[in-house]
Amino acid sequence: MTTKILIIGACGQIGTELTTQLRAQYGVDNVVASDIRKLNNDIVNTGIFEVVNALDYNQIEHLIEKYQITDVYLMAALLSATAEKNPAFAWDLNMNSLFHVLNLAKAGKIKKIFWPSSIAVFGPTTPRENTPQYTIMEPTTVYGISKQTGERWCEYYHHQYGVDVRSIRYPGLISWTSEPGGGTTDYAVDIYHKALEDGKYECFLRDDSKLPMMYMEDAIRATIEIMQADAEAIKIRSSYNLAGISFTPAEIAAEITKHIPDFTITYKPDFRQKIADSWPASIDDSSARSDWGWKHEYNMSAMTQVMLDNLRK
Ligand code: AKB
Repeated sequence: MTTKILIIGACGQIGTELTTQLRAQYGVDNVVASDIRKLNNDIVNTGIFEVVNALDYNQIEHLIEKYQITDVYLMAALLSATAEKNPAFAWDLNMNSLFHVLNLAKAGKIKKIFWPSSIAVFGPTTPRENTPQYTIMEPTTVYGISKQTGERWCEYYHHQYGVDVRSIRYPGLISWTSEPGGGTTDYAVDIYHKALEDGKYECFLRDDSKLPMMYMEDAIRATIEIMQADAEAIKIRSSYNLAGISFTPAEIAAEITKHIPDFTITYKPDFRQKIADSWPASIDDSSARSDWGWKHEYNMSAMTQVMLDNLRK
C-alpha cells in the first residue's frame, strides 16, 4: 500500500522542513501539506496544499478521504511562550487537534500518526541534568501540561485501541529555513539572524540558562526515522526523549564570536526565563538510541557553521 501523507501545520518551523523532506522521500504527489492559511511560500507553491483548521474534525476527515491518507503528522500547536498568553486557546488547539487524529485512527481511517511532544513535559521537580526517560513530570506551563496530557492519551489510544501513534519530545530546534514562533528556545535562532544583521543581540534569557537544543536536520531525520521504524521497535507509545546539544546563551554567543569577532550579546530576561528555569538542561535519550537506532549528528560548532553559511546567502 502506498504511503500517503497529510501534514497538519505544514507552514510552521518544523512543518516546512518536514514537508520538503517527506516530498523528497515519498514523492510530491504523495504528500499533502496543510495549514490554517495559505501563504505564498515553497510549501504551498511546490506541491499539494490545502487550508485546514486543525480543530475541525470534519475538514481533516474530508482530506483523509479525498487523498486516501495513511499517515498524519500533526504539527499544529501553540508553543510555550504564546500558550502562556492564551491558555484556553492553547489547551483547545493542542488537545483537540490530537483527539481528532487519534479518533480518526481509532475509526480505522488512518494507519499511523506522528505527534510531537516536548522537553516542556518536564518541570522544576524533574532532575535537570541527563533527564531520564521515566522521571518526575510536573510541568508548570500550559504548553507542558498539554504535551504531558497528550502523551498519556497517545499511550492510552495505543494500548486500548491499537492506534499506531509515535512521538518525540523535541528539544529547542534551530533552523535557517523558517523562523520559530512563540517558543522559549527561539532565542537560539534569533541570535544568528541578529548577529549577521546588527552584530549584536539582546537575549531574553540569562547568560547561564542551559537548555537542550537540536539542529533541525537532525530533528527531521529523527521524525522520519521513528515513523519508518518497525512498529515492534517502538516500545514507548507516550513519547521518546531525544537529545542533541545542550548549551547556554553565553556558549552560543562565544561560538558565534569565532565567526563574527565583533559580535556582542546583552541579557534582559523576561517572562520566558521562568519557563526556561523549569525545563531540563540536558536529556538522556538512551531509549530512542536502543529502540530505533537514534543518533544525533550536529554539534554546536557544525550547527553554527551551517546556520551562518546559509543565512549569509
Ligand atoms: C518552545 O520553546 O516552546 C519549544 C519547545 C522546547 O517545545 N521550542
